[in-house]
Parts: sequence; structure tokens; C-alpha cells
Amino acid sequence: MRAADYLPAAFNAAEFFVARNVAEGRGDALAIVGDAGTFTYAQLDRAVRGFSAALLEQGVHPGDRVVLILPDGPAWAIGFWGTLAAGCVAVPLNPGLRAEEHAEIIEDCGAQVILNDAEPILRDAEHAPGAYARTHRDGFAFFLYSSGTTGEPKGVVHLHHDMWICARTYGEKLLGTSASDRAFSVAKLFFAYGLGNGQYFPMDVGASSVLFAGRPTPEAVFEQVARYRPTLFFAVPTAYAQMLAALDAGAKADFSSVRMCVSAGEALPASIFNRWLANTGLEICDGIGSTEITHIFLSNAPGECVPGSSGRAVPGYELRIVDEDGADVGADEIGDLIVRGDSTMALYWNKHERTKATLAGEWIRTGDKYRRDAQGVYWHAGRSDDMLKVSGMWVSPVEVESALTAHESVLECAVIGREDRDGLTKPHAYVVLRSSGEAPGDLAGELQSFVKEHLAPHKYPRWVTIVDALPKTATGKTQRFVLRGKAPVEV
Ligand code: 3UK
Repeated sequence: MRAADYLPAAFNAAEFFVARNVAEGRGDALAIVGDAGTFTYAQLDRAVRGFSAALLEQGVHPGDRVVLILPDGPAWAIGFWGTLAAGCVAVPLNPGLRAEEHAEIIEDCGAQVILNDAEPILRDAEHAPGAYARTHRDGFAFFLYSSGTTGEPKGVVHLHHDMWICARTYGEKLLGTSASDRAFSVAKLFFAYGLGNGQYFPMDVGASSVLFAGRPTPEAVFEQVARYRPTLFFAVPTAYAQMLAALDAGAKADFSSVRMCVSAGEALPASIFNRWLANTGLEICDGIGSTEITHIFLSNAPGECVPGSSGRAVPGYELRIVDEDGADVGADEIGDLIVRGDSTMALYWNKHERTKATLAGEWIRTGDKYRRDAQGVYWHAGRSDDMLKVSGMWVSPVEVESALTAHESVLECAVIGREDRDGLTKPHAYVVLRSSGEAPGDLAGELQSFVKEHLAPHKYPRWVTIVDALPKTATGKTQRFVLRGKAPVEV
């Protein structure tokens, strides 16, 4: 489906997802609930228009980038929608990144404003309200930063119509959202996954969203679910695995309010699907989305889940699995997944060559290997690059290798993905030491701490194996695939 066939040229996503609810008589319905405050649609609309007027009054111009570094909560929503309402471009970042990582992205997007404090946003929200800027449906609305193959950030540029497409496809057809729904996303709003789950899917229909600022430990999640009783529950596979471990250890949870559980970010192992079903009576609908396509384009449907698979194409998206020549492969053959849908990014900001390598007309290369079985069900078969998904977040093996190589004891190393006991991928490092002979005491532990000091916590190698040499090609390239074939080592 194409936005140009349905939306007028003048289209502001903030006006659609916020103000329209008031115009259609849902002003008194709750938009946001949570520990940090409750907002009806009328209150949110007022705050968004106040914030956007304050922004413009401070000399910010339409098209300017506004970086958002905030925990989930009402101020996040006001900052994001207020930025779009002003005709500016929102750039939400993970507050957990290091200062240098924030600085790199702020520099790359050329931010004019940085919002990293909730208090002034809530104050600006009380400014005399402005009107929604007359943006184009194809105008820049928000950038989401995603990790590249060497760990460098890539700004994924999205347009005002993209969230509307996701709402008409995955939101309407798979989630079946309605005004009586309440969403709770364990994945935070700065992820493309969390942004849809916790903002534009509920707001598309005047439903409410539970916003939670804290660290989503199983206990905290169970408490939020008990307190706010969501109907739609979203998490990544690692979070489901952690919640199952907590339930096994005797924790109590009440998911009786939930009608649908969703997983995305990395493949959901069938074992987790089955254990969750046994514990809560609920299926988990696994679907694959990407920052580039905005949200989920291939998914299991409620009542029809095939555990371990990614399900079928979301209505509105076309999928092909192709060989190196671009020809469709047959049933059960593995090939590269390419997707056509109108929520696909316009470009990578400042990355013209990467853009051309990823987009081909209306089609985008996902970088994922897939096979489709005779029933038309899609099965994930790994990545075509060496990138890993750990806890739903990217890990570049190259980046972890560089961090390890900076340690004085390390001559060279290779990092691959290895499945843990839950069937979830975690980094495993093979390390060649500078001096041969006995490895000192707990060198593995020291190398793990060393990586943790330099990179985001989810990137450290859960296993470290010291080896005499790495497998190499004749031209000296490390053969990660040889290491992937080795038997797992428990350390
Ligand atoms: C992998 C999956 C198997 C796959 C995302 C839902 O994860 C999201 O976006 P990212 O840009 O990563 C995209 C890549 O992650 N992946 C995601 N989900 C699955 N692999 N099964 C899955 N269910 O390699 C994909 O190309 O971080 C997820 C909604 C919006 C998103 N941006």
C-alpha cells in the first residue's frame, strides 16, 4: 500500500496521532498512564501544541533536528510529537549510550536542540498553544539511529507518512487495535519497535499506553502489568526468557488482562513460545521488523502462531526471497529477504553509498536470510552480514573485536554468535594471546570486564576461548564461519 493513494499532500503525523483523537471526540480518553503521570488526549494535544509553540519561539525552524534523550514517560511523548507538530525532525536516542556515542550522533544529525531533561519540556508544554505545522506527508519527520557493521551509527530517515502506514498494516491487521486497548512495551520508545508499540499503534485508535521509565527487570514488569492491566504486551525474546526464569524461581505474575503478547528484535525460539504458553496461557506472536522499515512487516498472527517461525507477510507488504542474481528461490530454499512497503526509510542520513546498497527502487534488502516452507510460512536463517542481535540490540563482531584487541594481552581475536541455553544468541570471543604459554589466572574474566568498560553492556562476550591461532583464508581473512561450526564451550 502507498501513502500517496490515501493521504493528502498536507499531512502532519502529530496532528493525525494526537489532535485527531480530540477532533473525533476522544479528548477525555486516556492517552498515557504510568508512574510519571496520566494524560488524556485533550491534555496531550494541549501540551504538544504548547511545546511546539515554545520550540519555534526559541528560534528553532521547521526541518531542524531535535534530539531526545529521555526515559519513557509523558515528557518523551510531548517532546517527540511536539517536535513533529512544529515541523521539526525528532531524533530519539537511547539514554543508556555513552556520552561519546551521543556526541557522535548529535554531530551527525546536526542537532539544533537537545532535550535531555523532562522538567523544561513539561514547563514549555504550558506555553500558549500553537497550531500543527503544515508538513508534507513525504517530509522528514524523525531519524532513528541504528548500528552499522563496524558499530558506527546510521541515521535512518523516516517521513510523516511512515507511522501511518504501519498503523494501517501491522497495527490494524495484526494487532487489531481498538480504543479499549492498553499497550505496554517493555522495549523502550527510542527503539523503532517501542515507538510503534508504546505510541503510534495505541494513538492510532485512541487507546492508552503504559509508559515506564525504569529498568525492565521481570519483577518491575510484572508489577507494571498488575498495576496498569495492559491488553497488548510487547517485549524482546531475552525479556521473555528472563521473565520465565523468574516465574520458574517462584515469582508470581498476572497476565489476565493481556489479550496478545508480541515478540520482535530477534528470532523467538520455539521453547520460549511453549514455556510462555504453559505459564500464562498466552501465545507470543513473533514478528520481524526493522528500523529501516519502521516496524513489523512479517509476523505470526494471533491463533495461527507457528512456534519458531516468523509467520507470513503482514498485509500491505510484499516479500521476496532471492538468490545472488535476484531470482526467486524455491520453497524451502534459503535466500535473501527483500521487502516492498511504503513505511521504508527514505535514506540513511549522510550515507549515500549505504543508501544505494540497501534500497533498490521500492525494494529494500533486509540483510536477513530466510526460507519459506511449502505452507508459505517464513523461517529466519541468519544474517547475510556477520551482525548479531543480542537482547534485541545490535552487536557488531568487528566492534567487539576492536575492543578486545585494545587489551595488552590480545594479539588477535574473532567474535561470533553462539546460542545460550534458551536458544538466544550471545557473543563468543576466540582470542589469540600475544605471549604463548600459560594464560594468567582469570584472563577470560578480565577480558570480559575490559569490554564492558569500553562498550555498551549487552556487547561483552559471554564466553571467551583462548586459542593458538584463528582459522584464516589464503588471503588472511578470519573465517568466522569455521568458528561458528565448532562445538559450544561452556565457560
Ligand atoms: C532482526 C529479527 C528474526 C533481523 C525492529 C520490530 O528489531 C528491529 O529493528 P532493528 O533495526 O533490527 C532489524 C533486524 O533485527 N530481527 C528483528 N526481529 C526479528 N530476526 N526474527 C525476528 N522476529 O535481522 C532484522 O533485519 O533493530 C523490530 C519492530 C521494529 C524494529 N525496528
